[in-house]
Amino acid sequence: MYLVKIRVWCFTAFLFLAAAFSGYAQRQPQVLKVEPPSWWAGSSLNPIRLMIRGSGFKGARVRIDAAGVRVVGTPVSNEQGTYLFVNIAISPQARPGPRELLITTTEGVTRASFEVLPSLRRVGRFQGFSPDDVMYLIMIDRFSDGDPTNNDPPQSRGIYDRKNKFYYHGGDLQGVIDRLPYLKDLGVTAVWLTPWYDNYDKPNQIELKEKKPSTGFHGYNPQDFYAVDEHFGSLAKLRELVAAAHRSGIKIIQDEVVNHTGPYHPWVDDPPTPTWFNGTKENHRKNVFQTWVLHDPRPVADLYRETMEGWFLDFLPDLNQEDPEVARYLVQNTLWWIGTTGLDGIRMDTWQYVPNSFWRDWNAALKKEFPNFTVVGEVKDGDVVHTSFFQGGRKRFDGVDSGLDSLLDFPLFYPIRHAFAEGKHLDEIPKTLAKDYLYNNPEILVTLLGGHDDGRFMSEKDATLAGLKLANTFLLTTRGVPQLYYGDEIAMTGPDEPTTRGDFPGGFPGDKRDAFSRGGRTSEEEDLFAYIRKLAHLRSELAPLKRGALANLYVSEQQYAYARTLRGSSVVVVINNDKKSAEIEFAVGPGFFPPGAMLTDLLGVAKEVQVREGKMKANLPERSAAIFVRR
Ligand SMILES: [Ca+2]
Ligand SMILES: [Ca+2]
Ligand SMILES: [Ca+2]
Repeated sequence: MYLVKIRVWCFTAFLFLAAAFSGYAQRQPQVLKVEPPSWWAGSSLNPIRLMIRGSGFKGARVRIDAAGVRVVGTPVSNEQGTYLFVNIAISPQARPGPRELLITTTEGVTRASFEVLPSLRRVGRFQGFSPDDVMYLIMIDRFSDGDPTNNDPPQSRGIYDRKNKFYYHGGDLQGVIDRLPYLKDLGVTAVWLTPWYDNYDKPNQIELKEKKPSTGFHGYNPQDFYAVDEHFGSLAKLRELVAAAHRSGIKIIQDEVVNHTGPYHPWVDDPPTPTWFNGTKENHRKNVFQTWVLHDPRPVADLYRETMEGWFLDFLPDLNQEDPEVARYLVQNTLWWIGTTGLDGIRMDTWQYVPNSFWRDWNAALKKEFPNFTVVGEVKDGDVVHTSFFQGGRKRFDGVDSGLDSLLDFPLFYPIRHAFAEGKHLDEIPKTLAKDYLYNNPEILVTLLGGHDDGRFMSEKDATLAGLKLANTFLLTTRGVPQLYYGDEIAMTGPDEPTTRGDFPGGFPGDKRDAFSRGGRTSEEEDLFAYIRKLAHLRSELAPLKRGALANLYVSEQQYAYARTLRGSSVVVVINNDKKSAEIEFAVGPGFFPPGAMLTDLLGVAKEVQVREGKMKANLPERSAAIFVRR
């Protein structure tokens, strides 16, 4: 009995001491993460605002005992003491290297590290994209595995499985470096990589696919905005990739997400500010995707808020960019990725669900630091009225100019699919282009016939290789910045998401064949590859195909002819989408070619033709195209 009492007493004392100790430990300031971890001297943004995650920060004072860096103003912590915001000014002359912040509270002292980087080297970096480029979209996980040692890393063991279409397959940044010669040969000058942010390390039990857990192999569910996912490589590897790409004349486009975080981001359970997200995990709106209200001058308030602030699929936490701390965090995060790597452009995910006023400030900060940089926004909508609303260059009815350079040209994507994959009327294309006047600048739109969110072209009902060739002919000769989707050049199939994100054959250990090399492609694949390669190189060689004014010369249900003209030099493209041959005649006035000019088809399909009495006649076999230039 006595023994039992002693045991109970000891146990109680243990509990008391444990509670007291853990209470004390919680009060001691502790640093888990500093964001951004580094910044460069001579930045247009100065001071920068550090967000330090940890605990015990209430009432903290911060000091830096090091040259070239100083704390500005009073640090602020959140109510829980788990986040500390500190302004740091970096002298333009600050010597690069690590610095330590001394964080002091009544309960103790701790240190946070931060690095000052050299001022930026700018030649050949931060270049922006333009109609001179041919862009190529790569889903990092599914393109090429250049480093099998990172396939099943210790920090995220068990979410690599090539047989599971929702798990990691091993593609990485080294794989992209290895394939730069392939891309250069194809004629690619800019690579858009799907997000490389660190995504969740375990099976995602919140987003079930076919009733089973999924993973963030696609990169769109960040759990850390300042880290490269361990399956893809490291920040050092990313820098190596950007430098190697630049040496090959290839730009790098980063895919960013600022509308939401992944469902497992540590902010979800411990937000840095009370208004960090629109709503909470327990209590939030669900996105109802009534996107038309976003360009409606008199929207129903609830529909507007549900669409702007609702959580995607009900579980992707929606960031509140109207919280100044969120806005500041996101602006700095974007500048940091560009500045620390040298990359050239951004493709911004889910553009329309973020307020225009935020974009105005974000774009202004970006252009101030990187004047040549360009951004393309994803507004997934087939309506030009809707899409064009989001392009910058002028104030809209809301009084805001978003500053956005470019949009993915989804209004043109659907007619391309309808005409060339499904064999429907080709004139849907010029009818869509006729709405170009609604854009502030249609020339910079990013045109596409395939992407990672849609089934592959070749999986459309009635799709043929001839149709895919025509689609590429149009894409690479019309206005805009053409974007290819990895694997479309070898006619890969995949009817839905994620089968549209298949592994590129030859990119992975043990693959039966290597479609990156000529010998590994079937004759049909090689024929298509060579055709697209030829088009990409023609675009690079013929200035009018990149920058020339677009003029329609002939439109019927299944035939379309147009010219691209630059400084008196014209290229005429004629497309016959019909299942039978066609002979068409149309006017090409002296603005295009002088009388009597002899025209040659660079694709070798049509016979040579002569311009007579201001007209030309083209004979095209079924489902074929010609690119005419003066002989
Ligand atoms: Ca790998
Ligand atoms: Ca991860
Ligand atoms: Ca939103």
